[in-house]
Amino acid sequence: MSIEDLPSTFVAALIDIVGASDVVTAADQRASYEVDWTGRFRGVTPAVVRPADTAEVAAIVALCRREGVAIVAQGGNTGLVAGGVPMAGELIVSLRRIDAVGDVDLSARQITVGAGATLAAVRTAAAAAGLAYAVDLGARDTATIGGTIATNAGGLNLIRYGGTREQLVGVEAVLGTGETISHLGGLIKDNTGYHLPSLLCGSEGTLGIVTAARLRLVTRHDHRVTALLAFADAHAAVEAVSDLRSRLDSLESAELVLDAGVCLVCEAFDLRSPFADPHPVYVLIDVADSHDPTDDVASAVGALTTMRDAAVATDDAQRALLWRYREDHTLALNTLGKPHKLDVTLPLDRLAEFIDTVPTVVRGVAPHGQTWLFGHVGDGNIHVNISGVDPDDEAGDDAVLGYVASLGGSISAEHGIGTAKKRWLHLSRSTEEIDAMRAIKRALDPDDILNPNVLLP
Ligand code: FAD
Ligand code: 2HG
Ligand code: ZN
Repeated sequence: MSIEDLPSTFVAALIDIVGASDVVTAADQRASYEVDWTGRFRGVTPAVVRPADTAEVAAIVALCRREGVAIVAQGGNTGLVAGGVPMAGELIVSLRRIDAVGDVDLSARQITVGAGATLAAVRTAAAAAGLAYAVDLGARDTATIGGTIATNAGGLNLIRYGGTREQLVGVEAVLGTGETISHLGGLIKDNTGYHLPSLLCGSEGTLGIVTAARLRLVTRHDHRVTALLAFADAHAAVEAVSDLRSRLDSLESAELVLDAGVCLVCEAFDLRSPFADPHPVYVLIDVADSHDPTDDVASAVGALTTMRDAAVATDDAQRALLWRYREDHTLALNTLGKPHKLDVTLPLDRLAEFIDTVPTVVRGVAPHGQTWLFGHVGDGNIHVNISGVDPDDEAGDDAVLGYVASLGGSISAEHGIGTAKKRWLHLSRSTEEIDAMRAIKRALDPDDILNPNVLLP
């Protein structure tokens, strides 16, 4: 849909709600909202509307419902499954202006924030009050709280604290009906019916537009040790992580990278290799405690009989360097073109077999495709990236997701389904489950105006 397809009264009504400067229609100003972070998914929107508060969001949704105009909600636009870009000409509602970060409630250990607040802003506010927000991920400076709720983002600390859903005490949201629900009181024991925050979390903007959230905060641990551990193969690495989890209560992250990915990062960003001699598989661990955990790490790591080498860092600069070998994978892969990203979970006892076999599965259907593997190994979550294939060629995606399902895994660990994966949803969800999801969608968004092209096939 283009701006010309919208009745002029509709545009005037949008301007009445948010003001002329926050209805963006010029092509050059819309451009960054219309394409995803990888450049693979690009749509066209008639306009980007930027409400300043919940009442304005409610007025926009009510207007769109009356006029039958479909909406895509957008936060930081760092999503990786084409869920937040207008793939079918939807109007974009950007939540970025609703970014207030409230005071930390120290006695409840909670904070109330606007949906457009970035993850980094919330983490900074929590840290300034001596606490921490448990969810963290590489796109922290841009990803918004609303986006992380909509996708139930996992991230780097899930093994210790759970994902976004586990941090969510309450939400405020505008449903597809145009009605606003708000439950931000912060009671942690509150068994009064359906837990709507949990339902909205992971619903990918299909049921409601989140405008604010009440979040749980956790203890801030100031003593940290990061270590990069080297292994001969994926089996040894996966076993080592399970061993470390049982020995180290303070284990916060366990991330897997392969030698090829580390070389790519080193090449892309001019970094030195972490070890004089390369090793096939690495596990990056981060351990955080209220006392110096160096001895605990030394003893747990020392007990790993299959480990070949280790680089241990305790000061912030060295720790940050070790983290770059892991976090810079996504940026480095973008230098190879527009990768196909498949974010999957495997049962832990099939994970190593998957890592060993999936490159062959890809080569079987996409001989020029190169497979890159890394991810949150402690959660069984591997990010499969395929480079060197056409953005529209989904043969590799199809083969990998089918293989994941055959091993009892999930086709989306943490990025969601978006528009990119909806044709494979049946691999992870039964017909009855999809029907139940559709029934919920009909109840909360009867005219199908919120992200109508996302999640449900
Ligand atoms: P967007 O991209 O704007 O939107 C994502 C989805 O949420 C869309 O469907 C959109 O319609 C919907 N949405 C956005 N805001 C709202 C709202 N207020 N109400 C309702 N629906 C809304 N993800 C992880 O889980 N773990 C990681 O470790 C991780 N690391 C990343 C690292 C990099 C470098 C990048 C680029 C991405 C990474 N991601 C990761 C993916 C991404 O950051 C997350 O999915 C994040 O939650 C998206 O937030 P966003 O504000 O950018 O949302
Ligand atoms: C990460 O863990 C993100 O770094 C992005 O989830 C994964 O780039 C990817 O495939
Ligand atoms: Zn991830």
